[in-house]
Amino acid sequence: SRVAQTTSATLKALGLDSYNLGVYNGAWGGSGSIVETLNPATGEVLGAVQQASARELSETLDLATAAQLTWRTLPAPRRGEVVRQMRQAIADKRQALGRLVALEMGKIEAEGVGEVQEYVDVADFAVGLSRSMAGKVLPSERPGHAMLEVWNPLGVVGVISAFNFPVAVYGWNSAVALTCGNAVVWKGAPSTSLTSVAVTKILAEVLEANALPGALCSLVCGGEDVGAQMADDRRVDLLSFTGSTRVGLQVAQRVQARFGRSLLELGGNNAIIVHADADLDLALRAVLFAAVGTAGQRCTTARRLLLHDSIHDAFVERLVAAYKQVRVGNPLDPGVLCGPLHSPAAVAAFEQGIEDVGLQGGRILCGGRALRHLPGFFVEPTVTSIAHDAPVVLREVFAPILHVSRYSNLDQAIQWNNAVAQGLSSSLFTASPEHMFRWIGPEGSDCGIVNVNIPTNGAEVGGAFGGEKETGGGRESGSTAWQQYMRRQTCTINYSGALPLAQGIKFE
Ligand code: UN1
Repeated sequence: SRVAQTTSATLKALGLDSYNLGVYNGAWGGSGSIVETLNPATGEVLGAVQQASARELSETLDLATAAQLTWRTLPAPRRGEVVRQMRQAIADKRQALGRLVALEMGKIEAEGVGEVQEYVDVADFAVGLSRSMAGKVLPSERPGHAMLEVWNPLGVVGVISAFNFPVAVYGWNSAVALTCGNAVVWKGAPSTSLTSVAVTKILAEVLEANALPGALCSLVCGGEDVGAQMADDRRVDLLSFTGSTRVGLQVAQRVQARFGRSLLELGGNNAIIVHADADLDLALRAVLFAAVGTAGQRCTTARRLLLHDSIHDAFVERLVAAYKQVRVGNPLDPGVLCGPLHSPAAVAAFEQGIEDVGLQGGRILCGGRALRHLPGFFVEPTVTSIAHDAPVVLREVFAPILHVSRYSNLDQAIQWNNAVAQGLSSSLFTASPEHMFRWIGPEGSDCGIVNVNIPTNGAEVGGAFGGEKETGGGRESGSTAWQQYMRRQTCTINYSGALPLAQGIKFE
């Protein structure tokens, strides 16, 4: 069939087979259990990956630790040059890699290619960083003393990423962590293991061409057991985790128990507020991308829509009409905007969410059904009308369900925006500067991402990405997020020949 042909051509273009080794640390291995990944649009097996055993993870951590000892001595701009070559190698495989993401994760191809572009973009950012990650010179209170803030590499950075962004989230972490002088050990989601192997093959070639140890970009495919071992192992200096709030809390507690560092990107429950003075055409398009894009499986997906009384009815009418135009289907077909959910478990979670809406006094305005007659894991993008504080609205259901509530004044809507446990992304549609600045100020949104007149999702790499409260507090990608991948050292150098003590203490 056409899908089978596309699959084999895509795997071939990326150097993958039907069976692949899932461990890389300079050499390829894999002696743990075998995982088969599925095409969520058809339910068919795409290929198999043999994952890491506990011993292989341990050996990989030794190799990564050793590799970092030389990597850290290269000047940062030299490291940046290697990351630039990785950027180019990933960009050269943009189409094939984007298509593999569509095949294995289930997002539409344009979004698959988009997340490869996000890796390319963050690598560009990291190359610039390699010549600009600046320390500081601070004023010392003591004569003849210089006080410096110096940033040094941490060592080994572990990255655990999720199925929904199998390329970009690793890109954010690895491009920045490598530039900062660390080795990276990656465990992707088991259900997107082929993508993890494909990305690692590309990076391994670059390392080899530069005569650098492959363990700098180590891969340890595996499930929760491998993740738990990474959390517990002292050789992992920083563990960057993207996934659910439930698992993130366990990971953070295990890492904390050994006083390691963690960086958390957990659940979101993001709202869009459309105010009375909003540009409704703009808002409509934004809501559609935010709620239906990636079939509702971004951590930045809009799950709540708060509409001002004065525009509520007209906006809902247009929204429902727009939803009815959305084509659900194979993510490789042009014109399809909504692919399948990633797994049968996600379909079950969708159905539970829909059932809860009914039980909690809500109504389905459109959608609401799992398309169980199709071979893949498809559901209808859904809009509901429900109280802003119904329990189902307060939890993250990782599916295309958008809950609409009505408000009468903006402060109330902002309060509702903030009244959930998660704090990732938020958007306000308005034409008024006074509303915009209130929204981004101390009485505004409490999220890490606070937008005006754009969707909640689709953030650029140049800003720091992450959120507050149950979202975990971490920041990745742009701005000063690089500092989390380094040790901050305050260095005071006395060149005076005398020994004046701080705070004027006399000790003689
Ligand atoms: C995620 O869903 O885990 O802002 C990351 C966005 C993307 C990244 C999402 N740039 O939607």
